[in-house]
Amino acid sequence: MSYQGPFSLDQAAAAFLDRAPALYIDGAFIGLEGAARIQVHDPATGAVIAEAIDATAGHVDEAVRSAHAAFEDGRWRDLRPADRERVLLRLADLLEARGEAFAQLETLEQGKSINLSRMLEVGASVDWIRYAAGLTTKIAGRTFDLSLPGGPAHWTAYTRREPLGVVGAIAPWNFPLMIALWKVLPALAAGCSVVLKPSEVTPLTALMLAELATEAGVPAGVFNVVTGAGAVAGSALTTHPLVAKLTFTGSTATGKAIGRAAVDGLKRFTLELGGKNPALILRDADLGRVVPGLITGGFLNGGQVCASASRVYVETPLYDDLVAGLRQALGGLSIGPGLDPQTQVNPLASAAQRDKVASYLTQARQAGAEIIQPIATPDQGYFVSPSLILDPPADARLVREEVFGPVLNIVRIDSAEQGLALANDSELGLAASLWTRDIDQAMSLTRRLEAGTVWVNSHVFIDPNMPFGGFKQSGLGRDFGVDWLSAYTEEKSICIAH
Ligand code: TXE
Repeated sequence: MSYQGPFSLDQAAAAFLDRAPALYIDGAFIGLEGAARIQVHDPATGAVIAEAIDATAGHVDEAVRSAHAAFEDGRWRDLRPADRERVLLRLADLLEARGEAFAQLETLEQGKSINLSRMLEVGASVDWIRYAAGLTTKIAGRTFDLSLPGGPAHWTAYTRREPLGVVGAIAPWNFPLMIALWKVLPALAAGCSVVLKPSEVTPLTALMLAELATEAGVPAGVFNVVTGAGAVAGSALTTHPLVAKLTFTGSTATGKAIGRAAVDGLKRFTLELGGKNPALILRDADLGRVVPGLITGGFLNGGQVCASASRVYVETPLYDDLVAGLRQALGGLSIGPGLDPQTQVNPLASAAQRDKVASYLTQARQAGAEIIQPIATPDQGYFVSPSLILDPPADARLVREEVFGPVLNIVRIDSAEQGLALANDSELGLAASLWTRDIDQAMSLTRRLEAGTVWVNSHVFIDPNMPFGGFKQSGLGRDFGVDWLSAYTEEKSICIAH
């Protein structure tokens, strides 16, 4: 397989596409003659550009056993923390140096703009790797004075944080490289081994990342990649008895199934699930900031961002100007393949996601919503025109469900209190934003918005040092921040009589 389109590719990216499908187990690519395959499509055209192995439960078992053996013999977890740090820093350097191949592959399999692939999938990922590398040398326990009766004269107790074991990481297709790293990094920094299953839609960069990790010095078996369907390979990973922890980003429905499997095996788990994120715009907000802020917050990566804005509640005095501003800003964007750096509107990741978004729009139209779509879409590829939905009826599905596409509902409100009530009226609670210049409103409403992250006068910006995760049905646990590794370690108390 290879890319036949009009853009010239980086040599390493082209060579990777030409490679025979393989899994990455025990530090090497394992080609499996005769194994079932999944096809990888270029979302800009729908053309097949590569194939990947559709792993069976047996293949997953092989990967988990490799990870388990690597964990048990201590080849990674028993390294000095400073040596694990050095390996991860080398990985960051290598990714930075080979970034263009990763960025192009990411755009080719996922559809996003090459500018976003360079800036986020590669650029931000490098920052995240360096942040996680720094955490390897910060793992620490606590000491305690005890009040035990009798016995010897003194007691000393302390805790150690020990790596959990094999981590099963299941990643989605919206930011395939960056989100895969958000799972692999804390595991590696803590001394765990990993089996990563990328989405079947976007399996390529995870495989290339694992090879790079080996080159950086991650020992064989510590970082494995199995590609394949969620129902088979994913499910085999979530139920494998040698997997100690599951970390997942994806839909709330699949997250609940993974949570159930985790509880069944008493595996530890972290879930980062969907969002239906509100943006609350008060009458004193600066529209000069709100319009570009919502173009980014609502339409970055075609709205395929768990934290993206999807429900805008705007006080009546600003409603008309906001709609006009957004319409004009969207109308000025150019649409086309992600490999063309001049385009800002790019295809969605898959035909299935395009069709899902289209069905929400059809249903909203039938329910009587007014839909503004300022840009015409090309004839081929998985494109959806960026859409503004004006005052959608409360029973439209896109009011309550995560659409995960370039679709922004805009609802008129009469007061901040009404907007707050509507913003919080959701089963989900991943993120929210508030747009105001009033410090009292900002301090009050940021406390009352039910979301894991609340931005004021911006939306969708995240940072390795800022914890991220969901309230309500948007997930369980937090990623990032100085406590990131705690969910990848077990706290052991050691009690010494002396
Ligand atoms: O997600 P799934 P899908 C949302 C978004 C999107 C919807 C459906 O609304 O439209 O989910 O996308 C693996 N056991 N998000 O179907 O099923 C699967 O192979 C183990 C939000 O792609 O959640 C893939 O690797 N694993 C989101 C991963 O789970 C299973 C990002 C995600 O797939 C499995 C993506 C199973 N039974 C979609 N079933 C976010 N929060 O950022 C599937 N998988």
